[in-house]
Amino acid sequence: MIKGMFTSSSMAYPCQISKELEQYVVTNAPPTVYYIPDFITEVEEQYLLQEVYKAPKPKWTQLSGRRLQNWGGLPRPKGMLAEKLPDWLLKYTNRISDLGAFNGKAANHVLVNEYKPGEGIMPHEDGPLYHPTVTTISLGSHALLDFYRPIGQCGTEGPRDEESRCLLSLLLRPRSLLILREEMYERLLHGIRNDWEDTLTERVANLSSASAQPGGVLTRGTRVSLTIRHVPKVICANLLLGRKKC
Ligand SMILES: O=C(O)CCC(=O)C(=O)O
Repeated sequence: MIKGMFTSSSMAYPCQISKELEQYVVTNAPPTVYYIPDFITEVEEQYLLQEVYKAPKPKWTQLSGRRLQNWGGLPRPKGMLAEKLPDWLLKYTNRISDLGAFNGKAANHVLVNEYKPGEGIMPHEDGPLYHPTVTTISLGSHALLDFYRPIGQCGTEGPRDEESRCLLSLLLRPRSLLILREEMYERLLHGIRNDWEDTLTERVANLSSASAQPGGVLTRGTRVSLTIRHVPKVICANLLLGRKKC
């Protein structure tokens, strides 16, 4: 990690993604993937895990195959009734906003996902409720994130089965930051298979920056991810209550 690069926090956020991030672009993937190993330290990782597991039980939503915490409000087509992010998350969301990841806006939404070995997430798009950039900090264990062409993109004759639609994968090591934008966000679906281990192949586009080799097999532990985004359409609670200040 470059010292001092990811530490400042300011009121106004850069409108352009930081030039210093160029060295982290994954060049053999469609535009644009930034993979930043060791974005946080081991001490910060432990701190974030402690805070995640401090949350009261009702903060967790159990889904089939993973559980999650939602912070910042529930994004809806009419707007998100915004809730202030807790300080332990704000420190990191501000660091990412400071990189210009959200075109001058501040991240205001965090989804915490917990995956036990054998769990994953179905291929999906993040959709139009978010600014089209997703940033993810991985904690505790790695993930292999797979990217798929959507069905129908190559015409009705295009491949429909998941395996042949899979274009590439990214290895997300604990403590790394992933930033996806443009085609990687807007055109492709992403998902994590329900497996206990991951075999690395040449299809993993960031093998070298993730210090990995083809043929390597990684056994999964429990992984917690922080998916940090900006929801542009926000409803101000104070305005709803008839107060002047938002
Ligand atoms: O855990 C991850 O890295 C992916 C999470 C994700 O795709 C989502 O929350 O929509």
